Amino acid sequence: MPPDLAERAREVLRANDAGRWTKPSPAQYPHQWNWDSGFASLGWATFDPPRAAVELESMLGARWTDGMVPHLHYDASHLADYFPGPDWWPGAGRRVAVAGELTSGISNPPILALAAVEVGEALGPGGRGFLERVLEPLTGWLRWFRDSRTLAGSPLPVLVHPWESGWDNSPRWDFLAAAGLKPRRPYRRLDTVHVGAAQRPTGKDYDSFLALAEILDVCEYDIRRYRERSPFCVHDVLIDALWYRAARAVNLIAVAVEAAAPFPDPELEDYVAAFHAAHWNQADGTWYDVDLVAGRQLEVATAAGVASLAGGLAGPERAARAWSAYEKACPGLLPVPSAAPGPAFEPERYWRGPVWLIVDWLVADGLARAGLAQHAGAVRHTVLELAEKGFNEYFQPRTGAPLGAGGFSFSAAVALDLLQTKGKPAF
Ligand code: 2M8
Repeated sequence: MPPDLAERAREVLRANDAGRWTKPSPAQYPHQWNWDSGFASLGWATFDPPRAAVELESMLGARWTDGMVPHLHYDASHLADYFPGPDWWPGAGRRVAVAGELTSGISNPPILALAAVEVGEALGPGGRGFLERVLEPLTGWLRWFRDSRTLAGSPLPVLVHPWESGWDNSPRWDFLAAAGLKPRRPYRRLDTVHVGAAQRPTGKDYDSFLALAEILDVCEYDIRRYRERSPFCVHDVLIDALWYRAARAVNLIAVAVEAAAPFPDPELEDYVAAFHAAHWNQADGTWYDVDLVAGRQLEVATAAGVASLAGGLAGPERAARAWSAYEKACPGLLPVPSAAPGPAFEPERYWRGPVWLIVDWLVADGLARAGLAQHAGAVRHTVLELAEKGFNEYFQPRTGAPLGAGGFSFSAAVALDLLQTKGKPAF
């Protein structure tokens, strides 16, 4: 008999285990990615909680002195296997809290904080030491978003790079390509060696990604200086929602170790009000990103609005409206396509249409949290059905065909989590 789904998923994590972190996939992504490690730890927590704890602590160990936890923590022994390398983030070396760590200069959605609560629980009574160790770096990171990544007038953090969102070439960020940025330095991509170019971001996308990295460096990662010279300053609906959930997670961790909650209720209430004021679109019945340069919402139908339900800021009425609007926008497609059919939709190109199991995990969690249990169940069912075809990076939303890199850690990890928790939101 072939091993069952859970055992195959555990095998993916073991195969990608680099010791203190899990590579996203064997060849395509040889380093440690921030939100990937958050998801991976949820998978490890189901069968090896101490290993899950190491995953989170290794990522937090790559933080900067100002509290930022970078989106990418390089493995010095694999620098030739991935582009761009640490030389595209020249200021990082002066800023890391632990000398010698190699990192990018941007952050990622704070999944690590939610995962820390789960991992703490999985560790049981012996988990207190772990929670005590992660409390300060997680608090520092969320405070960094709040203090070093906000502009006057709003408590919502500012996204400075599509890689920071994790949704690299989503139609959400198409306005950036229109700015026609070009990096000064020449470069050669490596991401199309293992995956076909038709499934990857375009050359224009990469030009913008690298040019933004150069702007960040010139501005010394200062949000005000960056705002003056970059066309890309966004309130990302998903990061904003997950910041709130992460802040609640960190408060829970503080309570568990008998420390004061770092994010008081009035602060969180103001944050929720600002979130809805900025992101909710009453006409379309969903939450959109906000382009701070143009001063308008980015009315692009993608899964980000419904994924933001995982933040736990939405009431049942708005949640139901947003879900039904997105379902209507995606007729005949498997739940949940990363982008809805329309001029920008490309069912096989990365974040422009394929189903991603991590997005489904977020959506299912958010639907369940908002009381939409039946819809949550259908999305969870899709995750497990697609995972049966392979733990790929993403899937064709019409046919369910596995796409992108195979043996993908976060796909295996969320399947393991769902098999164990049956999708019950943790807090
Ligand atoms: C993808 O992003 C990296 C850049 O950070 C890349 O394309 O090289 C995205 O899917 C991102 O969400 C993910 O964290 C990363 C590693 O899986 O790959």
